Amino acid sequence: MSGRLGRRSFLAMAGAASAIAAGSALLGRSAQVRSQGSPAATAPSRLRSSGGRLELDLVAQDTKVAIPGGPSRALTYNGLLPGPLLEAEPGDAVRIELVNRLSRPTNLHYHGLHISPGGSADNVFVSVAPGASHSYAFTLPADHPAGTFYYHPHYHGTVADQVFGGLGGVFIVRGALDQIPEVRAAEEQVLFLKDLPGEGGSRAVGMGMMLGREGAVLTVNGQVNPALTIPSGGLLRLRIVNGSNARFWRLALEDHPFHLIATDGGAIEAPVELPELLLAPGERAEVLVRGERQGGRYRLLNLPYARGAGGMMGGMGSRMGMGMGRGMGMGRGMMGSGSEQQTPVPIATLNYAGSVTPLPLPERLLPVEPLPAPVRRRRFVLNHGMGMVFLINGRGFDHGRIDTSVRLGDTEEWDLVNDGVMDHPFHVHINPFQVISRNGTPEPWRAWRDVVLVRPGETVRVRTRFDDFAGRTVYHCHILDHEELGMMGTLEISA
Ligand SMILES: [Cu+2]
Repeated sequence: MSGRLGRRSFLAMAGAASAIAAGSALLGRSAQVRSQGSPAATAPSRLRSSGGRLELDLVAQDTKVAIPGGPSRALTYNGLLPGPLLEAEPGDAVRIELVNRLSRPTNLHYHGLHISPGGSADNVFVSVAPGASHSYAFTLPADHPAGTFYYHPHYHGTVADQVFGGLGGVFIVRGALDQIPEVRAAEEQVLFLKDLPGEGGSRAVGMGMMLGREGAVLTVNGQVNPALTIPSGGLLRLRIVNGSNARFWRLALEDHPFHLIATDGGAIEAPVELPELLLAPGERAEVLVRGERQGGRYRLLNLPYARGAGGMMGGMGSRMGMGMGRGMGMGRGMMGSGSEQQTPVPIATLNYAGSVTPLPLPERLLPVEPLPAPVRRRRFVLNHGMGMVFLINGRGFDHGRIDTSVRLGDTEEWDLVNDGVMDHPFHVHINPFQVISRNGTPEPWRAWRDVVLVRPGETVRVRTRFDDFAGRTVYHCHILDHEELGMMGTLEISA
């Protein structure tokens, strides 16, 4: 069967899949998936572009799921959690028919893709009513970077509930990074990270929403503690996506460092060795793991991380330093927000199987273009207001207001200032940015990002250029509960 399925056959498969929801592995053995040597046990259902086109239907629906210790129902695309893995190349035409079988409005955001914010492309102002459909159509620019991107709902008012409920999927763009010989030689595995409410757990709102709701069940590709394999001497390329509403994933692999090769917006210039990797909601990274052990089983761990919510529980407005937040976890638990994880939790297991002639790491990756000097500097202050409101520059979100007007082609520097007591990962649509400095300390290496963590008391300076596409879009905190409570602004890019 070709990579592109006809609409009818795809829907038929989607229907069959919903009976075995969270059954990416099962579907993985069907013709829809080309496993390409990746471990089939955790390979999400996959659809590749063919002949320059990627076409599919995505049906957003409430589905019965079977996740050990997890909820009995989740929100899925085509009955799958995560949604189908989409793959395209620069220059491809993409057509996605979104069908809303949920009880509330929805839409789609193509997180990280550099495409138009208007029409039926990455237009977050589109509303798809329950029972209705919407035809998305866009073309990836011919020079679009290769990388790991993320599709998820973005209708203001329902986005946090729908993402927390399960919706989201991975959109891969293949290109130059994939052609680097050492990268190409690696086995590839997508890790879509999602926490879900525990059995009988609610998707409760209230105070939990203010802190940002986390689920107690940690899943990777919709599975609890799946197995990954690596041959001794081999390389494993992990494409990691934080698909959570609010949870930060702080990953470490026992006895194996990560070799970072790509951030949100694609390749960095040379691999960077990291003992652990912190991903805020919406953030992605690609790492290489070397099969440098002779054998055995190694746990991929999620380490505890305190998002600095404690100040909300103690005196309002008290400024917390990093590292002080852990004890506040009890307060958070008492507030019923779900779970603050206190100990490392295994989320996947790496098994050695076989051996190969040792593969080298790449020495160089791809150039990361330095941006020119900015023509303008702006300041965005992130804080909470009185009650359940989160603000940017003192204002809560209003879709009818234009908060920031910029000119197409301009380079600007933005100072992102966290004046509050909680972590806020700042996300900008359409154009990626480079972090210049954090509290005045220059960033050690250049990277394209579209999410950057701004900690309490921190000022992060980013530089961006508004390339190619005029139109209206948004920037916001990617703790989606905070976005819902107002921490979002509109950005108008004028030609
Ligand atoms: Cu936030």
